[in-house]
Amino acid sequence: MSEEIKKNNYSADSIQALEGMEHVRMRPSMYIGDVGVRGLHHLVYEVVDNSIDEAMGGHCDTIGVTINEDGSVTVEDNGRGIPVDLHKKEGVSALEVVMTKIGAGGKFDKDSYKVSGGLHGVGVSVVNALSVHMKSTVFREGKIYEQEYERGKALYPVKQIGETEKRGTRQTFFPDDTIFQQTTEFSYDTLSARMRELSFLNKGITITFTDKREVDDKGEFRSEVFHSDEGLKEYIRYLDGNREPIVSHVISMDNDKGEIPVEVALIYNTSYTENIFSYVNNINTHEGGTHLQGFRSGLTRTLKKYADASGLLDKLKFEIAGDDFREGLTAIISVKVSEPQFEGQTKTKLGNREVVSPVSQAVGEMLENYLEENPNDAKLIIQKVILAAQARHAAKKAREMVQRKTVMGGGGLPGKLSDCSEQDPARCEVYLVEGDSAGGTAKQGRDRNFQAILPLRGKILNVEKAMHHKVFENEEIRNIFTALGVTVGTAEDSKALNLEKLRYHKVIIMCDADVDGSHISTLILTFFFRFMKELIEEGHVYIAAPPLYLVKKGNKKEYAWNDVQRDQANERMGGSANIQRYKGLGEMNAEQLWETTMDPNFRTLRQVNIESLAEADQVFSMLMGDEVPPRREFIEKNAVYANIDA
Ligand code: 0RA
Repeated sequence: MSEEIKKNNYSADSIQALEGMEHVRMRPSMYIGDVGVRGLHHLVYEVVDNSIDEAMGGHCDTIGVTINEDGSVTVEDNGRGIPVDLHKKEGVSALEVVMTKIGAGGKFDKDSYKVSGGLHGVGVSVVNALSVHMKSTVFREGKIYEQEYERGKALYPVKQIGETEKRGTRQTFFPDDTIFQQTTEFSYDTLSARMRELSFLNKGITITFTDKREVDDKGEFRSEVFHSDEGLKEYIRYLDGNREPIVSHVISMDNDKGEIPVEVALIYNTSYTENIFSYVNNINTHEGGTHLQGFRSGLTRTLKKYADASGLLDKLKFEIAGDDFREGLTAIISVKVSEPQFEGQTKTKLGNREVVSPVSQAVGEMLENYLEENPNDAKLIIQKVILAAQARHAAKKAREMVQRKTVMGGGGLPGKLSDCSEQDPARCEVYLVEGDSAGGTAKQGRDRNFQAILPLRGKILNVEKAMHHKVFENEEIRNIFTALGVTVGTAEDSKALNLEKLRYHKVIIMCDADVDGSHISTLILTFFFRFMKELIEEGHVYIAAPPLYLVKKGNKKEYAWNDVQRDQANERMGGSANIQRYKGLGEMNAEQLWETTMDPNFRTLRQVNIESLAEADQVFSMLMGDEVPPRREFIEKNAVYANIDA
């Protein structure tokens, strides 16, 4: 090829590349889901995924993730380094192709173990396009190479900047605030939870996570090292650390040599909740799919076969349902699929049919072996299943009671509910208020056009420790169901939630700003998390933030939500203001409660969202479970809800 033609090709291709990158900047949500907090953090996951792929291929074992002083993020691995030699077709270095061409990531290395997909796996060039500045540094074959970019455009060809003994790739990027207009600030908790999850899902890798934005009392950066030798087995122990197991070991298998690599770990505990987390290529499949289907069928088939043969079911008067085999079960399924098809509303449901049978088979084999080798555990599991079936019958009756009341229409609403006059649910909100007296104040203070009040008496039931029928028999909980117009259970799925008749699109938890109050909001949140997860996932649940102080002098008054605001308000008033600390909602009159906590123009509501289901489950089981020390430690260390991202 003559020099002339090559040059033309180069510019033609680079124009194409540019168009791809422009498209990413024009339609970022198509590539990373959204441009809010979630999308911002996906940038980090995308870059880390590339290093994880390098590790899964057996080429590296250490990954460093750092939030830098200036708010940028650096991801570094000790892999082979992205190649920098000339990419024949593109006429530029392979690194530049990877960094500036949409959909180029890793494709030139067919042997590499690359299974990324879904929201991730869009390629590091997408991160580059959405960053004001990015820098790649490659340590390879004794040399250090570097290239920088602005909004996805290379500033110069790859250059050699020195020599080294090191191997690996370092990527530093600064998200573009014209794209991420809401925020470009990374959350320590969100990134840390994801790095922990990744270390469990990819055993053997060490991930060091450091936040250089702040130093602690000792002048050190906040930092954590994640490493798991046992993978999912260890993940189960982490998730279930606050629950009491009924079997002696975590039951697990790892078939990474199969056509479809499958890893599974499970345990049974004394609780009544089913907790299954499923992953495809390290992505949490919230909506489940074919791998989950395979898991369930393998579990049910094997346990049923064992139970039938054992004779333990002989005296039972009714059929055992699939659900019964999963009460008190905590399980994790992780599969690697080379061409995953993601379906569902949030594209987190695996659609590949070919996955069902290998997973079902692997799970069946694993369980069969365990039950044979541990007959005592086997008996305990079957007894638990029988109990679950009995409780399910009782719960069905209790639920039908709730349902009957709900369907009766207006007359069926709980007597304690002060409803609003607006009929359009999208404009209605309901306050769940701690205590009858604060409920009374809220009722006086509210705008009755669109705000309803449901007072809850004292501590609501801890659903983490209660059997299902107890939950549905509980009056406060029944009131919540009926007031919200939410029903549970269909012919096909006894636990399916029906939100179609939801009467309020904002459900606001309002409790005292003290330890008891936060305990009560945690109880209510736990209830929502276990019984109305979709309500949280669809963004309907909020926490109201009543002020902590009233700062007053003469006819001036200001409210303060923390000590800093209190002191600033005091200073503004010349330093000798009268400071009242609100011990509870009850100390505010109706007008004050409206002004500070209920008026949509002034209040701050915190929307509850679940970044990581597994992390939230761990936090709730810890906060609401039997073990006191970890709970105390958590509460002392965190502002309440820190990790559930409220
Ligand atoms: C393809 C080929 C080679 C390395 C990589 C990909 C690679 C990509 C990334 C992304 C982050 N870290 C990475 N490390 C390596 C090199 C193949 C060879 O040297 O033979």
